[in-house]
Order: sequence, then C-alpha cells, then structure tokens
Amino acid sequence: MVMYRCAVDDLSKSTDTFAVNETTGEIFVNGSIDFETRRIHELTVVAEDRGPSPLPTFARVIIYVQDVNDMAPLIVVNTLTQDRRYAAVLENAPPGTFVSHLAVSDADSGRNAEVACTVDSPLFSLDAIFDAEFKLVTKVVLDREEKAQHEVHHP
Ligand SMILES: [Ca+2]
Ligand SMILES: [Ca+2]
Repeated sequence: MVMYRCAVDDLSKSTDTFAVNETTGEIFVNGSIDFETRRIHELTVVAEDRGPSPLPTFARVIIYVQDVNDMAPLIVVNTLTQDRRYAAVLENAPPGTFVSHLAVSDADSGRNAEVACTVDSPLFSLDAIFDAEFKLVTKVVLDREEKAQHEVHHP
C-alpha cells in the first residue's frame, strides 16, 4: 500500500492551494486559484510504501493556471480640471473639442483583457488615442442657455 502527501515547501506556498489525496494520490484544489496573483504552482508529492522502513519517492508537479475573465475593465476619467468630478467646455466650442481623457484597463490577460469603450450620446463621442486611451470630445456645438450640465455615462 502506498501513501501520498505533499512535501512541505515554504518557498512555493502552493501547498495551501493544492492538496493530495492520501490514498489515491489525486491532487485537488484546496484553496483559491487566481491567475492574476499566481500563474504557476509547484508541488512536491511524496509517495511512501508501508514497509517496516518506508522508502519515499518524490515527484515534482507543475500546475499552470489558465486565465478566466473575472476582472471587469476599469475606466479612469481625467477631466484635466481642478475639480476632477466635472469637465468644462466653453459654449460655442466647435465639434471635436476635448472634454476629458479616459484610460481603460483590465487586469486579465489575452482576450479577457481586451476592452471596447463606447459612449452612447448624441452630444459626445470617443476618439481613440492609443489602444486603451480615449478622449471624450463634443459632437455638436453646446449651448449653455439650453442646457448647462450634461452627464455622460459609459456602460
Ligand atoms: Ca476582463
Ligand atoms: Ca482573470
């Protein structure tokens, strides 16, 4: 009869995340796995017979974690004004006038980190500056007497 266990490995800390079934040798998840925190886990599994003087054998197991889409994109809006809650635009400014800067990021990787940024507004539109950076600009000439404040939501 063979008994299995994980060798205590203070360096890898993977023994908190995975465990091995003592009799079947199956490795199973025992803690939380997060691709963004740790992508590779290493375990040393020890198999020991039950003889009068047991002989251990060691096997190094490397586990690669695959990414799932568990992070929502993050949008940072910079109005470049003193009070960062509001952007200011002069009335009668021509269409295409800068309103605010937007940086979009996503802590996943690969396709799960790809972001699309749109704004649903008849008055404002988004211009891409770089891959994940945009500027919100006016689409029309704004009239303060008609409406002094506009709220722009990005879904
Ligand atoms: Ca994501
Ligand atoms: Ca992820």
